[in-house]
Amino acid sequence: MTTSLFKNKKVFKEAYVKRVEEMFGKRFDETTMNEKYFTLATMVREYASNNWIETQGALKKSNQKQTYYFSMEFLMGRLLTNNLTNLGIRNLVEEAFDDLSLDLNEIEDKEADPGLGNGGLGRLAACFLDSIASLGYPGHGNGIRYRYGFFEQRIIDGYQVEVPDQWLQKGFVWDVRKENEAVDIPFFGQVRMLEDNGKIKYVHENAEYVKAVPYDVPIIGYDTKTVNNLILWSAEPARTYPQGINAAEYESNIRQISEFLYPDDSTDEGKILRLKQQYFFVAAGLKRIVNNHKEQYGTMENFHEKVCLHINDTHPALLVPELMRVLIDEEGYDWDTAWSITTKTCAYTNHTILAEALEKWPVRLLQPLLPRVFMITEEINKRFCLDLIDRYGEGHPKVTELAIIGEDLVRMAHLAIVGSFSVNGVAALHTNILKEIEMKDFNELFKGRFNNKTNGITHRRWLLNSNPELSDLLTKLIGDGWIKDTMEFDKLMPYVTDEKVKKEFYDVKQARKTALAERIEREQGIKLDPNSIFDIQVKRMHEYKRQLMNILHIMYLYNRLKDDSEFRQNFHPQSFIFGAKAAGGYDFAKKVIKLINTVADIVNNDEETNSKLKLVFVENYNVSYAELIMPAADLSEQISTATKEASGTGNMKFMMNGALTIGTLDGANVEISEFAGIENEIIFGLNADEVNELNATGDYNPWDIYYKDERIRRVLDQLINGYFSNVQPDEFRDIYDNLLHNGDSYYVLKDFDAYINAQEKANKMYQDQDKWLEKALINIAKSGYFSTDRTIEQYVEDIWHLEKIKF
Ligand code: 26V
Repeated sequence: MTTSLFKNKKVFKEAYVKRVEEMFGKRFDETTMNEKYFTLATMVREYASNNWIETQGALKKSNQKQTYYFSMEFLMGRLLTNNLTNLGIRNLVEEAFDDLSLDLNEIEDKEADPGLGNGGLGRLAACFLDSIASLGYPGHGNGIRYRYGFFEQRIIDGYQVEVPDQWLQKGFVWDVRKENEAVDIPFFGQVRMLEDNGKIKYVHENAEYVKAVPYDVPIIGYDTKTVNNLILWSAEPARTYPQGINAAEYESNIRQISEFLYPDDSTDEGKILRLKQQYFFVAAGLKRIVNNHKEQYGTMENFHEKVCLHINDTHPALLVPELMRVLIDEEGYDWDTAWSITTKTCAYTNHTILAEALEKWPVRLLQPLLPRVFMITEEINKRFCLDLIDRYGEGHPKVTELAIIGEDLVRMAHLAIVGSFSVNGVAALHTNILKEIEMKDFNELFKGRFNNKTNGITHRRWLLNSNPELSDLLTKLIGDGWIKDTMEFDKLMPYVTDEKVKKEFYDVKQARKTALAERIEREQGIKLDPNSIFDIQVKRMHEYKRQLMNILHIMYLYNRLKDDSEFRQNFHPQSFIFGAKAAGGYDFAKKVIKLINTVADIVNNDEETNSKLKLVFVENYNVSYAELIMPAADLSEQISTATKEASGTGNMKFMMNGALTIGTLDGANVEISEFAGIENEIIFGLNADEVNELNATGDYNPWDIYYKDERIRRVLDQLINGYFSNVQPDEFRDIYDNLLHNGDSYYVLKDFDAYINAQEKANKMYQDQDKWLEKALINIAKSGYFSTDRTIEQYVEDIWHLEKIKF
């Protein structure tokens, strides 16, 4: 019996040693760390399988509603630690390993980090799955099992170099291939209209089929029997090859569908492939859900009462026409009934307002690839436009503006909004911008449909597992109730002025800073002083996130430290740490990485200043690196141009680990500063209204600032005047041009002075350790709201309407 494997230390130890030897046919002490990892993970998965089976059984019996979260990305990170903790066997394994002279951390390190996501959107999906299971709700993920996850980043000569992420090479322990649940998905071909007993029928002919094979990953909740599913679909050739084609080519074309995760912010390249990916996992996921539903209930009549399909950004928006297709073509419903079921089943989350990120598919690509789905999309559009004409009158500009298809493009956001009963934004400010500006007309059209669900993070991964020292301190002070209810963090408030507690927290922070510094020194040879302020900006590299403003400020700071000895004396040493991947085709973002590394070379090697100022760009920032970085920050850089960052979630991870935010009032920073108190963060720069106003009036000329502010002029000139002796003179010309000649669209220069002041304030503030530690503790105490447990409860209450699984 697998359950007894972890009964106690002795039983586990014996079983483990035996298992390792059996699996690899070697004496225990001859097996590698990899083999030891593989065996432990396999045993953990087996251990969880009882609950997995029980969860499925309970769901069959209870006939309760379930949510399926459709997402192109699940940035899961490593699973072993998380699963050990959630199953309550981490301590036992650790103790057994002590006896065996093994280091659990070292073994955990052998696990590949499944990076099936680009950034915030994918990581949020992973945090959601953890919270849904931990709260005991029935909610499952549907995604793609990419053979290559998000690329591995190397820094060579200061430049980013992308290396394929071969995460599956060592074998992935956590998933189970379900060959017998594979389904065939049709592409291309033609639609033929038939008459059948006076009824019109549509048949999809001459299609090319792709076999979709599900791999199920158990999502193990914390201290609960609930084990949900993450279903990852893999593309394989269907059972028969089409006649008269080259088999090898055919096969490789098919496999391409689940080969690569696309960098969301990439160029046009591979549009058809991305569209294929979208339909592939939508159609496959839905088919399995529908099959199960019909088996259980024998009808699709009650589909919306038992199923919620969540559309994570527009990528899975084809769920809307696909569900219509299933209901009409396969189940024989009339249009109105099918539409009523569909729009009561689908819910959509918007994650960005950046125009360039809103998906629009050319009709000329979509129509031939998915002929029937396109027909249905056209019909949805036609009927929606008729409603619009009814409301606004024929020829009104709003009819063309709001249409789902316009200018030969299918606007996926419009499709998702029209086809869903709920549309939510991911932070209060973001939702307001959606409701009042970007999607104003839709909001007026569909009253009550738009709502806010501020993002969160799972505190189990981002505090309990990644910061054991802080977890222990919290538990010592306020008990361990916070693990189940993060609002209990608030019980820390009486301690925030307690000198002893402050000292203890300081020690925790120093320990985490030292651990990060050790890795950086080991891997990159740069030595950071744990007594310096750790000032960290880690997130995808993008202009709107303004890593550029950060590095330009560092150039300014370096100039000042060199020039002004009094300033140098009063300046507390500060270590700036960046981590970021730039999309492969995003040249500007890559230039900023090069600039950071070029500046780092200079400042780190300047004996006059390098006891005061250090700068590191960490290589290959990913989830496991983040687990080391978040607890080690004093200052959390959240400096996006207001209105641009929908929410941010790194900001929450830093806050929960006791960093102060230096940031703009953008995304969830607004709520962070409300909860913690604005005096406990360092807030600066243009706010959303001011940015909108400037955008509207165009009343901004970066040259004015260039001429007026000597500090800025000097830094900008240094980009192009040969100041950096180890690069081509024109290396950073694009950055200079972007800021001055191309209008500085993200207001880097406009906010620069405010940022300098904010930085100065932060440096001074840190020197009053007493005050600083109090503020840091307040940030922790007030971070409870930002757990995804809270977010999920709100989704459940307002959108999904689920009940906890009854065992
Ligand atoms: C997509 C693209 C695509 C093309 C060009 C530029 C660009 C820039 C950004 C994106 C983001 C796509 C959606 C996304 O990842 N949004 C993020 O979602 C997080 C979770 O809700 C949220 O915290 C981040 O603020 C938001 O950027």
